[in-house]
Amino acid sequence: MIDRRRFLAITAATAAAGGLAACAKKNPGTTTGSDNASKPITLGFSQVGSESGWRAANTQSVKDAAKAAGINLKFSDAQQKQENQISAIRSYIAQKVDVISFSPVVVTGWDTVLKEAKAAGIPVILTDRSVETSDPSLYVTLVGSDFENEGERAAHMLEKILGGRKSTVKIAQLEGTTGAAPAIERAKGFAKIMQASDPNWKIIASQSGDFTRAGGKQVMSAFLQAHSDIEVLFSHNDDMALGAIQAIQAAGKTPGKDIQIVSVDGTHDGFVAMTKHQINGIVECNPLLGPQLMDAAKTVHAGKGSTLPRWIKTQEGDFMADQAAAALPNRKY
Ligand code: GYE
Repeated sequence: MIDRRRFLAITAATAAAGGLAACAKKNPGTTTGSDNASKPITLGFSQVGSESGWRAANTQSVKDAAKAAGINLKFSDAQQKQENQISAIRSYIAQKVDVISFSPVVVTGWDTVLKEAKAAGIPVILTDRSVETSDPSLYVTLVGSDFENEGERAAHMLEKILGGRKSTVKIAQLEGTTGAAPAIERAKGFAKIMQASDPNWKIIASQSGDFTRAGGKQVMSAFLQAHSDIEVLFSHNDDMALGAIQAIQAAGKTPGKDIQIVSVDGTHDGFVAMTKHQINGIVECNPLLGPQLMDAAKTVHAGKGSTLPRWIKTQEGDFMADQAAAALPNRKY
């Protein structure tokens, strides 16, 4: 995760460079800096759902950080449905909250509701996942990870695990929710490294398991029925990898050995599976975004949204199975 000093340095650098357009600057209802700064902020937050261990930790982080920051949080869980997120955002607009934040389940289809928020003078901060929009003024900043980089790191991790093996490597991929930024970008980053440096790697099966354990188990067992020769699994998150482990065992194979597994997140349960060498490596994706989100909400509410960078990036590490036991006691999610 970005530390506060680096966050301030980025903020200062962006301000010095002239800053970036932000809703707060353009919307009179949200800009009276010093007046707003002293009032308690009401933040309307629309969470994606409760699909994974990552998500549970992210929800807890947002709730804890709001409390610690004295921010009045209105929270809703969209159960992985875009229409629920759009209704929640509309209800926050109707309630005239000070700031809206959401973690968009998919990347497209947000312009209409974001324009409604802008017209109401309510600034929007994206958290965790990005959107595709032709109008960058529709949100102030994104607080979250670089998913394409995570996909690239997963491929590099697999290079290490395979130790320079040159023969064909048959890979199955469990994708996240179709249309979601982490699913699109993790696949892209992985494919990029694979095509550039590993022509012998072949993705022989790839399908969405919706970021859930049940989805990972079901899709992996279908993969195993169709392809008895899968050697590697790249899972877009730990929960799907944990479901896949059950499917691999049910097929009479040993996860981590007969089928080597790389996943993303670094949840507690993912680390436990790594200590058992069922998962060979995990690319960390840090869900503890609450404190950075609250800092950004305060900055925006104080009328200083234009000083924020467009993307407040999360910093994370990579872990191999032989590091898991030592790292496990220090994991925070
Ligand atoms: O990797 C997955 C969750 O958007 C980064 O969503 C997040 C992803 C995370 O369901 O476990």
